[in-house]
Amino acid sequence: MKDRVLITGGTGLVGHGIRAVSHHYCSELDSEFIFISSKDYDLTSADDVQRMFEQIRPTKIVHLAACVGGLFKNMNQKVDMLEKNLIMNFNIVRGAHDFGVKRLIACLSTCVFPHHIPSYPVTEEMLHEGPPHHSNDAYAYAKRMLEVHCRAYRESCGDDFVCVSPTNIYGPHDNFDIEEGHVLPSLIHKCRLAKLASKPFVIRGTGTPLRQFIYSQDVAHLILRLLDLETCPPHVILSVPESHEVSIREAGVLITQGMNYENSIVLDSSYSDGQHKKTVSSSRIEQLFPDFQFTPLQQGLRETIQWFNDHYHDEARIGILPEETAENPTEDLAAPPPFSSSPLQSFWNRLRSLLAGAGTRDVSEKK
Ligand code: GFB
Repeated sequence: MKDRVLITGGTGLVGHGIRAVSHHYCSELDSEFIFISSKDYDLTSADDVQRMFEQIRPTKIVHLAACVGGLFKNMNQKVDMLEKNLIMNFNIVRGAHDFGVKRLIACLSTCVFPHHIPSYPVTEEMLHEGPPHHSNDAYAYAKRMLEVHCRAYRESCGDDFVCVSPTNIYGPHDNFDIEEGHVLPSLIHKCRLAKLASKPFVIRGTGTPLRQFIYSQDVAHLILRLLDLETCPPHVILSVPESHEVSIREAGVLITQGMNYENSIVLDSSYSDGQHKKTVSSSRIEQLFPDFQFTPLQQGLRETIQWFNDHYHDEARIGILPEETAENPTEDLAAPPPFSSSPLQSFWNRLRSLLAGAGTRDVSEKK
């Protein structure tokens, strides 16, 4: 029988990633994919979720829907981060059991792991070995309960409910809201606005925190491969190797190159850095799929910036912009020169990153 794979959060970052790559898996998985969003069903409503299961009768679920956001949204909207995620996750896991779903893949995040750990890298086993970073503790505890709920059904009822924990995901169709977005989409948006206004490009914080960034389509491929495995491990971190870790400032410089922005980069350390380091191990996912090639950050950023510039005035989620920065639709950015590996281009990039270092000013005044 053909599998009916329900993707919750089907219009989000990873949801669109799965749309973009699922054609590679349809025949292999002998599946049809059903993408739903909050416009179709309100997952915080038990009645809506009951109706969804009755109407769709999924055999497998990839549960991506969540109340998510970057550091500053996590710090400022803790009640929503906790309550909305707890309720949505409860309804989905309970429904998946009641309707006999064969496999549920539930999405956590690497920010749910303990803040203080004996030694890096963080591994799947460390999930409950200490409190998460305070900046996103509400979101983290809600996601930890999702792992506990899936494990409870696995151990008590034999349900094949498993979890994945991606690192910081980025890509087309992300939330580019300057206040609520994650760091890469927020900085891509701010760099575009800084370029158009010929203003400095402001990176919040000290620029020194370290992150492992994974491309949304890579996450999509890995999730669909896990969906197809005979036996899927109960919890898998989805991450690029530790060696791909970069600082926020280095990521900012890559964005200026992708946006062909040549003005100065400014660090505003009056803003929080959040968690300085949350380096995770990619060994489990690499053991499962040793042939998997992760998309290099420079290439993923290039494709994301191209998509953002192409869709700024239509599909892109850009949030509410302060009046003075709002763009008029006619204005557009000249296409950035390609990331050529010509010696001249890389010399120019190297020179610019050195200059960027030199031009970094801390305009701090503690907030
Ligand atoms: O992606 P992000 O918002 O969240 O990255 P986390 C935050 C880091 O980027 C901090 C710096 O060190 C910020 O100081 N940063 C610099 C910026 N400029 C900006 C900016 O304009 N916007 C933002 N957002 N950051 C999240 C968790 O933690 O990780 C989420 O809060 C989720 O729940 C996500 O788990 C994967 O990486 O700190």
